[in-house]
Amino acid sequence: MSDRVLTVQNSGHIRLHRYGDSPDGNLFIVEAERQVPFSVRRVYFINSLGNPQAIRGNHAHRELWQAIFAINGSFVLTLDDGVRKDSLTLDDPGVGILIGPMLWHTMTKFSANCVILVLADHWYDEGDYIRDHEQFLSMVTPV
Ligand code: T46
Repeated sequence: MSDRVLTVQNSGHIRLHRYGDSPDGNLFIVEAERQVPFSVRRVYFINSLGNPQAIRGNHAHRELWQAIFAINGSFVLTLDDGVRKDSLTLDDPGVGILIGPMLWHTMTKFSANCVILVLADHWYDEGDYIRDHEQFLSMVTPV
């Protein structure tokens, strides 16, 4: 994954401690309020992404902070804060991306073996989602 600085607001790279125990595997460690800058209330993961046309996300959150990782395989994450956009390939289990409030995010181009892990600072709340892009734009760039 590219190390370039992200231009969108409320984002950034997260780098995990990694212990390479070759030939006995790798160990990656995430500690809340350390590598991930919030306390974790929810963990979810997404797999079975064999459909190359699959699109996930396509929404923003009003208040939620999340950290997203490709812990196996790869996918493309596109972030849009209403003014700027960034698009990057997540393909390193030791490097995740922070997705903060008011960031429209879309996940595409999943490798067949992709597994996505997400840590979130709050429980699931559908009321926190903005699923309409026009509504999102009107909220970030009010006229
Ligand atoms: C996000 C991206 C990165 C729940 O009931 N509880 C949960 O914790 C989650 C995550 C989802 N759901 C339900 C809500 C929907 O009816 O599962 C269904 C699918 O969720 P959604 O279409 O939002 O899934 P994604 O993959 O598009 O988005 C998910 C997260 O929902 C979202 O917060 O930021 O991953």
